[in-house]
Amino acid sequence: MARPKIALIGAGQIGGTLAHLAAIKELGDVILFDIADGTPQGKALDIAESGPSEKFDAALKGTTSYEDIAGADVCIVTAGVPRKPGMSRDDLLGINLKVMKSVGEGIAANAPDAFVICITNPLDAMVWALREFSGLPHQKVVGMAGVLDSARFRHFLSLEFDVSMRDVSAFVLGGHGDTMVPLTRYSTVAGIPLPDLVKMGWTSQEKLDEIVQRTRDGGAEIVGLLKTGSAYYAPATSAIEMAEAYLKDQRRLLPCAAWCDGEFGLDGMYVGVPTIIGANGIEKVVDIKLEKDEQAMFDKSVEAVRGLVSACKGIDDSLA
Ligand code: A3D
Repeated sequence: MARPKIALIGAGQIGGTLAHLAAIKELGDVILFDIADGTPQGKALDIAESGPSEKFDAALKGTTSYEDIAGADVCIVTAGVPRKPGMSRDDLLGINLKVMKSVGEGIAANAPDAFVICITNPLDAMVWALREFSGLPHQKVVGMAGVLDSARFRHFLSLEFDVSMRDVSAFVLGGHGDTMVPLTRYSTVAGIPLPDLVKMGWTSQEKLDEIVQRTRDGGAEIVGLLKTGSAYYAPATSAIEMAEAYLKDQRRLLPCAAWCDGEFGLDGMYVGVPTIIGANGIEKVVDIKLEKDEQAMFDKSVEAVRGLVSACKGIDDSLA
């Protein structure tokens, strides 16, 4: 049986890391696509040359031609520009919207059956625009954000409790980053909810609030340190987790920016919600009942996403 084909649209920091991870994990053959001639070819060759040491069987090819992504099973989109210090994700909207148009058309023409994972920021609006431009089914186009936000939350919690990250699970909803909604009552250490751990004196509410805020600012913290771009190792790992869930029909329950039409009381929009990812893409959005304060945070997040989507419609008439 032929290996799955994984097309990476954008061969920058995240794209290169995705290619390396996909090869090491032998998820399939990798096509790295970028408009900057030389970059995808150079990265593909460099990663292929790590094969003998890593001992993976995966073919890698770099290209500037959309025809090379033909028949891809998975497309992961990072094309566009990242933030620099002082910029918000929303500052990227105008430039990355144009990029989503060309990428959406390229995927529609060459890989219409792919499961498409968008990473380009501002995430919730860009995944919506990418779906509109590509015309692919909603359950096959999804945004990566919640897996990363919850990984950051889990990392900080494991440091606070001094326990393995393996035993920490976190539940986040809403838009990416600043308006993320961490559901602490569903976040646990080995099944013990965080509010119970506060009651048990393992941590204080103030400390927990600080961790939530650090998670919300997680992207900015790294932008501030790197100064020349944004995070790429953990974002790539998060998207690979989603791609693997699809390719192996794992039916993982992961937080993703998914199309909600009825779920969470929404009438057709992309926002971060718990989803099941399997062979059909988004198999299910897991609609949970929110408490009053959680609903208020979620509503704020939804409003922020709606604002960005209407800004997209204002920029590109074909979206209105
Ligand atoms: P970077 O290293 O600049 O790579 C982007 C690549 O896209 C570059 O190689 C460009 O040449 C290429 N590119 C630009 N326009 C096009 C086009 N029209 N078609 C194909 N390729 C193009 O950035 P990066 O890899 O660090 O980040 C990529 C995106 O991911 C940015 O928008 C970031 O803001 C975003 N990001 C999202 C998250 C989330 O959690 C959602 C996290 C980190 C970064």
